[in-house]
Amino acid sequence: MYAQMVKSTGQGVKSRDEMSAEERDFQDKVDADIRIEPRDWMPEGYKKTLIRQIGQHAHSEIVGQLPEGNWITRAPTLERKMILLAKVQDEAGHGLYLYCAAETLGVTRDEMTEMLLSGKMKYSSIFNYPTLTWADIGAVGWLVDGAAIMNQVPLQRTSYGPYARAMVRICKEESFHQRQGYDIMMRMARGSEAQKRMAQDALNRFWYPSLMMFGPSDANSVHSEQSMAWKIKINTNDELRQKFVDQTVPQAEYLGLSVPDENLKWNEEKGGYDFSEPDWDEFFDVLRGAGPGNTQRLTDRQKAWEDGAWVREGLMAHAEKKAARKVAAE
Ligand code: BYC
Repeated sequence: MYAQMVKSTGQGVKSRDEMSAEERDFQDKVDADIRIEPRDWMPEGYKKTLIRQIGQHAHSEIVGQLPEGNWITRAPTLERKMILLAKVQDEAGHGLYLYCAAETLGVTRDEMTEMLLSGKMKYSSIFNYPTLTWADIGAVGWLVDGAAIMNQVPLQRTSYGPYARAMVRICKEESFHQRQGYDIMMRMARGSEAQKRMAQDALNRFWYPSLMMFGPSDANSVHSEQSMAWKIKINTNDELRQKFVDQTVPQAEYLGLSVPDENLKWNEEKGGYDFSEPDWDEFFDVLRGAGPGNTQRLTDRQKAWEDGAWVREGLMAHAEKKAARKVAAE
């Protein structure tokens, strides 16, 4: 049932005249910034869009542990190892808050996991790129968590209560993640020539995939118009991408690294940088499952799901026994 629910809803935004009385009341609440809670009436499309977005977001947090988890055993010092371990554990926590938020809409975590593993639900394109060197861990924290914060801070004001509340804690933790990534980059960029080269190489490889995290350009975004009318999204994809570039370029300059874009130029008139678009063909290839790491990531998640079966079965057996004891005692 939910496999159908996550299919695109992009069929244009209804005018007030086209709305039913319930839909009008709902839209009035959203327009007045009154939070929508799980027991409130909501249009089916609103629910579908939330399940798609929150589910995709939760999967991203879980799959997103893989490229960094891969480096825990190889972190250069005990301190770096402890920090990275804590960060990766935080990402697991984010996934759990988000699965719980999605569950308030009537879909189970198992259903969402099955849709991820069968390819019916997505996760962020960025996690299909490999982390080849220690500097990549710095670039992921700085750029990937930096892009995530840019997108997630406005989501603290999203219209659906459980999603907005999950975002508050997630954003606090993401700020620490971004800072630890920048700290790694700073050490590398101010280290030996070889370390500086590694830092530049990581920036070169992660720059455009990070820009892609914000989704397709506004002209090609299927869901933005309706999602913004429902305040599921607060900004368009291009608005957030621009803010990210404007914030990140001075940070790269401070590191003494160059952003790999010949067209990057401050535009006084718009008060922001002009920059090159990412290769959108590459983005859509990654979405179709043909990115450099798609197969590996899904194989790893499939294995984790199968390896965890005994834990789920044990918990269920315990819960059933407890319930049976309670019935017997009554
Ligand atoms: N990757 O109509 P559009 C993290 C899809 S994790 C894959 O603009 P929408 C972290 C989109 O789903 C951070 N797919 O979509 C964790 C749609 O396809 P469907 C993750 C993408 O939803 C561990 C189609 O393209 N953050 O921080 O209005 C370690 C058309 O797009 C992507 C979130 O998930 C993409 N990048 O806007 C470190 C934030 N972009 O579903 C860090 C919450 C687009 O119709 N999500 N697509 O088949 C959002 O804000 C929105 O969903 C997006 C896309 C801005 C991403």
